[in-house]
Amino acid sequence: MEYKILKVETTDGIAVITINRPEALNALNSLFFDELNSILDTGLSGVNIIIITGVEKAFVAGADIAEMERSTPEQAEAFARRGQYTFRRLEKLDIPVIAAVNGFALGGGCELAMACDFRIASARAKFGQPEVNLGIIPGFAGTQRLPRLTSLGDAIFLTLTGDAIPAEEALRIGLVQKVVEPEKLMDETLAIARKILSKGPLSVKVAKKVIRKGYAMDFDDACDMEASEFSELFVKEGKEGMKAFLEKRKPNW
Ligand code: CO8
Repeated sequence: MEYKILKVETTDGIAVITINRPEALNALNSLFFDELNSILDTGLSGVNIIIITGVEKAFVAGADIAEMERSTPEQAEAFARRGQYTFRRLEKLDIPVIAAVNGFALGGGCELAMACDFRIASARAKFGQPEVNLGIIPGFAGTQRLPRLTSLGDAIFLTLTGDAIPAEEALRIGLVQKVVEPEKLMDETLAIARKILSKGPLSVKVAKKVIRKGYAMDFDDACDMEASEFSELFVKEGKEGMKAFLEKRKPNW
């Protein structure tokens, strides 16, 4: 299917979703959410991992300020809820989603990156929640994901100052997992995706689910869930993985 803002290219089970609205530094408008939801509804057959990135100098420079400025409070709330819902869908997908952050990841862009399972950043990327400069606050769950991914102090500091921090600083506070040379961003991200795809496909899905679900649960209940999911894998691909190790061969997933 053809989209106006998003480009989807799938090769060997890896779907690269590129946000292509350079004239507004890839700012997120209503059409972006329509298109991303449509991809999540229908466009993922045969896809085992997703990479999200942006064209040119921005990953995403935020929600579309021109569209927001025209909104009533009711429309603004609906937009925030739609963004929250869409980003939550990424977290709930049973396949991994990687953000390849090529440039500015500000406001809604930082929030999108945070909704991915992890973030690989170009050394040129910049991260921040500059909403207070506009008299608003993050509205796509950034107030909730940022302290969970970094620390309470880092989240409040970044959100109240509106500072855009470089990739290395984002790495230091745990907001990104790896910083790479700009020209190597896609190659390195694809290599990580391929590495994950070489692992037990079911165990990758179960690991994402157990970590994400367990993070929001009571610790003891989460450990129960882990033990039962762990044991289920024994009658599934765990059998082949362990047998292959003992037979000194590659597993046949
Ligand atoms: N929305 C709309 N247009 C944008 C945005 C944006 N977020 N960011 C940049 N653009 C546009 C500019 O207006 C400009 O357009 P034009 O060429 O027509 O004037 C074009 O993109 C290029 O931008 P600049 O000329 O500003 O490029 P610079 O390289 O000089 O600056 C910056 C780059 C520093 C990234 C700068 O563009 C900037 O500060 N952008 C805004 C960043 C920002 O404040 N982001 C947060 C937005 S608020 C938000 O994300 C809230 C999320 C929750 C919403 C909840 C629902 C209500």
